[in-house]
Amino acid sequence: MIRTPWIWNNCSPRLAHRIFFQSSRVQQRQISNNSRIFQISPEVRQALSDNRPVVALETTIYTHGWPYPDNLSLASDLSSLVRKNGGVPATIGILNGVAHVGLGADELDQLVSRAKDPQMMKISRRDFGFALGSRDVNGKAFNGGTTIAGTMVLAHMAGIEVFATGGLGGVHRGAETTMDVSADLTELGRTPVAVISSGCKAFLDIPRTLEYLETQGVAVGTFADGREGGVDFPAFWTRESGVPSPKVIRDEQEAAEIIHAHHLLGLQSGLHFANPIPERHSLSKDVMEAAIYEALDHAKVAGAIGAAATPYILNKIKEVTGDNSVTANRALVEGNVNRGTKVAVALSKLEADEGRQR
Ligand code: PSU
Ligand code: MN
Repeated sequence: MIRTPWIWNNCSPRLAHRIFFQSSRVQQRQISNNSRIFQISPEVRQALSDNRPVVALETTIYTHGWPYPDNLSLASDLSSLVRKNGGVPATIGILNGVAHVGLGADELDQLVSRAKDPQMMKISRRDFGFALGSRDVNGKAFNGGTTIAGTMVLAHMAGIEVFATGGLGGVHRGAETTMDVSADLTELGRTPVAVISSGCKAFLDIPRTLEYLETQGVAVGTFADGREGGVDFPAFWTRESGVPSPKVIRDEQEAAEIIHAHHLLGLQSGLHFANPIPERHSLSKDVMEAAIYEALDHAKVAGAIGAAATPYILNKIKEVTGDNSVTANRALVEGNVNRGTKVAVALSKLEADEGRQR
């Protein structure tokens, strides 16, 4: 159903006109031009200018999480899932000193086959200038996987509104002394992209992560996924965290309506919709807690801090829990990509209707 924009019924015609005019400009995608250091693939550019649903995918999970060639098969599976659900995938990363939105199969192979390369960068907002403007000690251009923060930056430049991935960075345990708070959270505070993930890992401080997201003005909700009433914000490998989600989202259509309203108002902040891991893949909380303690201990001894902390801890947890956590990880990312694409499809319909109405 198409309703009159609320603004007409709620303020003076002059103010309504001004706000609505502003938001209709926001509605028009801003798609950056290609340049020497920024490239949108022809397929993604065409899809965006046709207002077809495009879903951004990150690459840090391939370059700093999964080994080659498993990372390549995961990457191609996730792209196919987007297509199967009626969307166009835009895998984002840095190859040979160029930021790509929409890496092709060959480019993806080139990037993720270098997962073990010590020069491989993990790219967040702070790293773009270095990765694109400088060279390594051998004079070679950099390659890098983009984190959630980094992927959001490039997705927004391309005019992409929906991004699906595994798990969000967060406030680390002990952040009151280390100040280790993922740049994913500040990026969500400043960039209007909707991120669908399975919440943040239990090795993070989930209550403080939600507090921080609230401070940053980030819209946070969790998919009900068949449950009634309030639900927990999920903890990646488990559906429950013991921490209530600020909001509950019924389904993909409702998620799209929330994003659409957020955009219509011209808000420049982001949204995070948590999608709990499918029930049959969720791991036991006790097993995970034990693995996390062990991993955090190791990280402390190894001195893995800053950007190195998350990849180190994740790899340790993988060692401790073995195949179970890998299978679970794969299942949850796939679930998020399916759901994220459905959200993007519903959102592009809402935008098309809004355009027709005007
Ligand atoms: N969660 C995962 N796998 C990952 C990450 C998170 O299950 O690879 C990556 C994401 O790219 C996320 C980043 O954006 O770690 C957060 O790192 P940091 O804590 O350094 O901000
Ligand atoms: Mn950090």
